Amino acid sequence: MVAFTNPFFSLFIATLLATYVEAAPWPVYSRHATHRVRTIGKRALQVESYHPKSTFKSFGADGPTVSTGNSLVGSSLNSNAISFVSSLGVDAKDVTWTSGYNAGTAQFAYVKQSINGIPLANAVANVAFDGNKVVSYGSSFVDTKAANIAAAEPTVSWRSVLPEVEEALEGRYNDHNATLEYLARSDGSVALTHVVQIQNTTTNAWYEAYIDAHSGELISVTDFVADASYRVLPITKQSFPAGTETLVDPQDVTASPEGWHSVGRGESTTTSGNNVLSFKGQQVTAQSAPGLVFSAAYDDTRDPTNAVNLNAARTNAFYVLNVMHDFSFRYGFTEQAFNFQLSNLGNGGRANDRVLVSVQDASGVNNANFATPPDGQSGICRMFIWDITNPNRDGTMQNDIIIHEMTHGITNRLTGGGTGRCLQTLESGGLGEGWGDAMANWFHQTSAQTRDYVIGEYVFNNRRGIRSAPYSVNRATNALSYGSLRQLNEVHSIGEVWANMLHNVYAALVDELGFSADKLTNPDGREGNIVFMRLFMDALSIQPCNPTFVEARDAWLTADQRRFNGANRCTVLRAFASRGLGLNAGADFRDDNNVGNC
Ligand SMILES: *[C@@H]1O[C@H](CO)[C@@H](O)[C@H](O)[C@H]1NC(C)=O
Ligand SMILES: *[C@@H]1O[C@H](CO)[C@@H](O)[C@H](O)[C@H]1NC(C)=O
Ligand SMILES: [Ca+2]
Ligand SMILES: [Zn+2]
Repeated sequence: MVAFTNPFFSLFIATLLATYVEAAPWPVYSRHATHRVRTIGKRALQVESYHPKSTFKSFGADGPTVSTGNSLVGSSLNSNAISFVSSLGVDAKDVTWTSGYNAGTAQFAYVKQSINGIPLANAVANVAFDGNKVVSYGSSFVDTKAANIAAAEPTVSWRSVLPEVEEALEGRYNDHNATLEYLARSDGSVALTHVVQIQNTTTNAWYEAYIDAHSGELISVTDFVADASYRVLPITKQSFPAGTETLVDPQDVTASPEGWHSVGRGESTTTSGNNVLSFKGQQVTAQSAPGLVFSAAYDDTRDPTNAVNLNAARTNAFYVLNVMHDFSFRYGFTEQAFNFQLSNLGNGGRANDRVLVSVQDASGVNNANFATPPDGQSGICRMFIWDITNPNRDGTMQNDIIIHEMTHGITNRLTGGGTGRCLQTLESGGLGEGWGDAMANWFHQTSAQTRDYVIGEYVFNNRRGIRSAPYSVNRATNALSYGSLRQLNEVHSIGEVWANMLHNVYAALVDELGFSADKLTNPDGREGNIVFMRLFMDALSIQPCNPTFVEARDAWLTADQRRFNGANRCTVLRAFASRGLGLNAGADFRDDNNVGNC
């Protein structure tokens, strides 16, 4: 066994073992980190599961070191992890290897606690190493010295109680081998359990049942299926006629580690969460069934204000803005980069500024808007009803409009450091409108074949949408260029020029580098649509306050230099120059096609 030099030894011995005996009364939220009550099946059986409180510690450069001086390779990861964990005060014979792997210079090890060789299902630890240094560890190990531990020999077989368990969980045993494991309970005892998988292939339910091996009772479950579901217009679809779908667990836990429904120390069961509050008047939409099921089905043959439609609209706004939060987080719009969150989960930046989206807002029709105050104050998105058709249509069921609005929040926060003061000139305000359309365009391109793009077609009930021409690489379809700015003096019109330039940049990058369908979650992909969004987002933080078109273009080139070592400079520059924003374009707004040495 190796030893660890460990300057903080006495500090973390105290945090390794959870103190798990509950005292009462605790506030309700004190159970969020350790308990979960699930409502199972049509009969709404309630099962509470318990997970000992976990501790997590990260070390800086002077963290514990493997004192042999050897770096950790291959099978020694196993023994090093076990000896590190046992150095925290657990007997090494009570630590059992689970799994581990190497990733570059990092090694990740996962172990579990055991009692006389029988593993404890809910007492686990993980250790991350870098070379011979411990980077961090997490642990839910429990102190079993004083615990009431069940006898190690089962007195009830799981086969004898399986019919009752199957009936209780409304499913069937799936023939996966049962295991015998201990389970730490919240009263401080340790139960001996048979762990048996129960599945229902009709409802897609899939549980591990923990059956007490002495009483035969079902005492806990693992739910393999996460269950939030939203009937919405998927963000890659433009508007309601493309069809709503039920999406299960669309949240991206990298960007939203506590999911979409965490509020302070609690969990909501409504369209209120850490990133977004979606409401009309004072009202949110509540889950339509337990387990975060939001199933209202929009019907556009009825008025938007119909109760079901309103619930569907609030759900869609909640969903779209959360996806916008999650995807933009991956591309750099994080807590420290002034994003919108109720809690920043300890990641810096100012909090208490989740996006408030007012659906069917009464203050207007045939439009939408987004107010972006400084970091630390909520952004407010107002979505209106459109009264061009009968029945009216709801802007919230037109994803390109919501995306456009949320992009105002992203661009106003990333430009100029979160002040909300840096897209205020006519020209930069025009860029702001252009980014909104270009962002929606990016979401709705679904293949390597870049299509012309029209925004607002459904609510405006017009195939040409709400802008003067489709965005296109074809000059006959859209002739806007930098020189057009001489004739334009309104932000949306100016925005069309910029959005059309970005459409051309996008098409050039996708033609050259291809298209990735993983664009929302894989910002490190090398395909053209991902590279485009990297440059889009990076440039926002680089550009000056109240940028001009020329400065915004330069920020794209700088972003490319920084992230891709200039690999896309000529592709990007040629696309801008094809619409008059060449290297010699200046404040006189004359088209220039100069591309230097490209
Ligand atoms: C699956 O669940 C449905 C709905 O609760 C129930 O009707 C059906 O009997 C279950 N199937 C099994 C195999 O238990
Ligand atoms: C399941 O248990 C049987 C009998 O003990 C054993 O032969 C088989 O290898 C086990 N299967 C798996 C996948 O562990
Ligand atoms: Ca913030
Ligand atoms: Zn706008």
